[in-house]
Amino acid sequence: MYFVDGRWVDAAETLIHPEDRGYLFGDGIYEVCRVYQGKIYQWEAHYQRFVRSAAELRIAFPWTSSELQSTAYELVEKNGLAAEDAILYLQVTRGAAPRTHDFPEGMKPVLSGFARKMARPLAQLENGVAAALLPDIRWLRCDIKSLNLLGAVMAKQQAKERGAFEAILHRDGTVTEGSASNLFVVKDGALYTHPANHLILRGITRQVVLELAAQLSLPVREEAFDTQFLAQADEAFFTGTTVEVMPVVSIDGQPVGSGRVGAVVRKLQEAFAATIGLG
Ligand code: PSZ
Repeated sequence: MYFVDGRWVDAAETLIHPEDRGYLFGDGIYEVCRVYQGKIYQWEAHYQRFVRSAAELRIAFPWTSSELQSTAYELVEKNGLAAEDAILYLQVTRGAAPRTHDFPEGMKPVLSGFARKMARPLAQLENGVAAALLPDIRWLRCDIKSLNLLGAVMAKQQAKERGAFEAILHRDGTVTEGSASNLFVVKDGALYTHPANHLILRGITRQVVLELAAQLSLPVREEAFDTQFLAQADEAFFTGTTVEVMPVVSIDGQPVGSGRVGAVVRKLQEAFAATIGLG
């Protein structure tokens, strides 16, 4: 079952307005939440980021946290996921109106969503993944979780064509994040990650990892670093709702550190598993 603008429908019955601005301009925002054994992980953090994305784009957002959470749980339950590991997708577009770039006042936002089963990527979490370094061609408001994802889509596809799991993006040599994940590196026992400014998404998993690092007394530097520093890292890992704490063991075919999953990443994975009630 899908949720579209107040209605529960099957895919074949969905009716997206041909002039919905999400469809025409990517004029909308979204969130992807993890569901572990039927429970939505980090709901409040996702809700707060949704509200912020809406405010930055001046999209009306009339839903309270508990209203939206109820719809989210209905999506989980109506799709038979009440005890499953799953993902939940929610999006809000500015709404539908005769096509002009500027937006009419008083538009009615359109909420839609779906949920489907998704297993944790256990083999990749265990063995690590390959990454490909690619230029970051995205716009300059990567802090907004908008529907405009072509920069990310093209990077992910190129990474895949190079046999990599995910792209590591850089702007003129400064490493930003993955195409759909944040990136950390470990050097001499300290964690490094790009500061949460307009060039990256402030990932919820990133935030969880920063808190876990503090609990584990791991030094953290939220500082930009370049591709040379990346090449000399002892360990590297992506963070994200579906990738969790994902070790990167090679970049463009070159091993990261020893080329095997490192001790700091393992420690963070264990701590992360504990936050989802596993571990
Ligand atoms: O299912 C998927 O492939 C998902 S679920 C979430 C994402 C991908 N991406 C989130 C994301 C992102 O798109 C960018 C550009 N940077 C960082 C992240 C990680 O954010 P959180 O941790 O909030 O998922």
